[in-house]
Amino acid sequence: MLLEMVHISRICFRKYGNFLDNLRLYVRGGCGGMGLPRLGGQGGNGGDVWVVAGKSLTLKRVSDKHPRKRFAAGTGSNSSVRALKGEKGQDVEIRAPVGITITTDDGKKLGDLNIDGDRVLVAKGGSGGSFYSRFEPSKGQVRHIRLDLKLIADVGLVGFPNAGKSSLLTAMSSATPQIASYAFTTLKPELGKLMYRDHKQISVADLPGLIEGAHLNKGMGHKFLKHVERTKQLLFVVDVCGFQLASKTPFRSAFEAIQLLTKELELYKEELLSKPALLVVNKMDLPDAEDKLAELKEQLEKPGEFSSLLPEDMIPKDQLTFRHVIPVSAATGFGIDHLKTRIRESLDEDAETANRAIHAEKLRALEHYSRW
Ligand SMILES: Nc1nc2c(ncn2[C@@H]2O[C@H](COP(=O)(O)OP(=O)(O)OP(=O)(O)O)[C@@H](O)[C@H]2O)c(=O)[nH]1
Ligand SMILES: [Mg+2]
Repeated sequence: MLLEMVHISRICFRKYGNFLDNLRLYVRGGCGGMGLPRLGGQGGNGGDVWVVAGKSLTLKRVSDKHPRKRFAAGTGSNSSVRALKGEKGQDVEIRAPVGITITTDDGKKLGDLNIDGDRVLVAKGGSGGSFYSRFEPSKGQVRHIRLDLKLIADVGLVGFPNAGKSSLLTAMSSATPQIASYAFTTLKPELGKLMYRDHKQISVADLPGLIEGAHLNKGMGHKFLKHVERTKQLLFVVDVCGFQLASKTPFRSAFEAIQLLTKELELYKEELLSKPALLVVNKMDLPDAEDKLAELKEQLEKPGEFSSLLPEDMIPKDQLTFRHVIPVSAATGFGIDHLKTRIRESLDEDAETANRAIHAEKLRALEHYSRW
């Protein structure tokens, strides 16, 4: 218990819950233009609303850029003597991240954004008035849509190579990822399921190890970092005795590893750091592990004082707050049950917060309609 919850309130920390994995938007296609009965002219069609995949975007950035979350395309031009066929209304393009699914509020799938440049039509403009509609235009589609990030798992393991991520997954679940004493054993995400007595299941993704410079695409960095986005919460895993990639690269203590991993995530996409995170300190069976853990705890309490050991460009702007710091040994099984409990508590806590927010939104909508 002594090692539970590193309270580090004196330092500036990022707020949890800033990371968005879904976003609800209001979209409206443009109204068609009027036809011209006298000359049989046709009004222009209303503009359409599209969602288009763009690089380096997150749902949070979309939300910040469009706080009202409303998108309406332009009205088609009326038919006139000079232009019998009115011009089409202006289309609207909502730039959104790759890796999302778009659905309507009632669950109908509209499409996926899988690669940069993919486009999905989310609200079609109305037709312009013509002979067939007695020259009356029609309205555009109006609806709420949801953009959902495609998650690969509830929890993602984040750490340097060799920290014991795959060993940890093996200790917690029945998954059998490859384990070896060299770096980059895991090259693609492996999934494991944590099973609980009440049949609850939590999925955990064993992700490939990150290295310094991952944000610059070192060691397949981007490919690996992209998986980190696709999990609800992060489980940082460090070797209590530290890590050295090769004899020519510097040795990094567990504390430095945390700082560097935080920096890599920050440089890749800052919002990743607002995901809830737990810290697992692995290999507690090694000699001197208790002393090293005590040292790490002290460093985490005053990161400002200790990160000065690192070059300035490797120090993260803000520190990550870990909900829990859990010492374990994937090799002996020490701390594993406790870790499973903490993971569950952390996810339940967020699910509860999300439920409360949905409930509050429903109540607000109810109050709004009951006024009419
Ligand atoms: N002593 C000890 N060794 C461990 C423990 N957990 C893992 N190891 C060893 O550490 C080495 C790396 O373990 P992996 O589970 O492959 O590490 P990883 O983090 O998945 O590594 P990458 O896939 O390369 O990123 C292996 O030799 C493991 O046997 C532990 O709790 N104690
Ligand atoms: Mg591995």
